[in-house]
Amino acid sequence: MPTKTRKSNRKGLPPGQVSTHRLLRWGKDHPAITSSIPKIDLKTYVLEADGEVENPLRLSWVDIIKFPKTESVSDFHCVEGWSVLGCRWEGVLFKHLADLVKPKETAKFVMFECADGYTTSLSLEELSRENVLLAYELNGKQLEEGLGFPLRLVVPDKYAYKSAMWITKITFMSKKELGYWEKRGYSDTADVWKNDRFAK
Ligand SMILES: Nc1nc2c(c(=O)[nH]1)N[C@H]1C(S)=C(S)[C@@H](COP(=O)(O)O)O[C@H]1N2
Ligand SMILES: [Mo]
Repeated sequence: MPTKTRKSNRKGLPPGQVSTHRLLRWGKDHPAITSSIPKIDLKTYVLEADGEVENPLRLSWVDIIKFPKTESVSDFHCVEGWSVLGCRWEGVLFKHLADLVKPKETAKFVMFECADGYTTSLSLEELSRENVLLAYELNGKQLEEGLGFPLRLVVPDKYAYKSAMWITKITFMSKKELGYWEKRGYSDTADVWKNDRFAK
């Protein structure tokens, strides 16, 4: 199946960010994560999608890679001030998964749960934009373990704490619930173009 390409709206560096290279800022460990890197086996990996939906799903790795593949080139901005420009992500459009699970009228927000215990949430409307991916490749290679293997979210216009790595569960909700960093003082709206870093 041919890959569809969606170019993210790249408008240069947002306010307060400097450009870096992923590997340079990694150093020996990984300063962007809250715990250690989880080990995930593709043979037993399951992605659950449920909550306020007509058609809850439990997807295996084989199910996921059969979905239409989309490429999205976007810039990646951590709230601590570094950005990685021109990341070429490939994976499944979040919108594609949402269409499969059929959110009920009441579904307005979505919570992501990850294998390291991390959580983050976004509105269903923000997730339905055409540059939001459930990504499994970066720059032509399968995601490395430290970058979210096997499946991570990529939300280009939000600070990177919204781009959950190692996703295991996606819950559609009628009411907003805050994620890990959003409960600890970071902005829930997290708009990189508005320098919207901290909860008000
Ligand atoms: N599961 C999980 N996802 C996460 C995090 C985390 O600690 N756990 N950290 C976030 C933060 S703060 C950043 S900057 C990015 C780091 O992504 P990268 O490894 O691609 O640079 O992942 C985000 N997603
Ligand atoms: Mo971050």
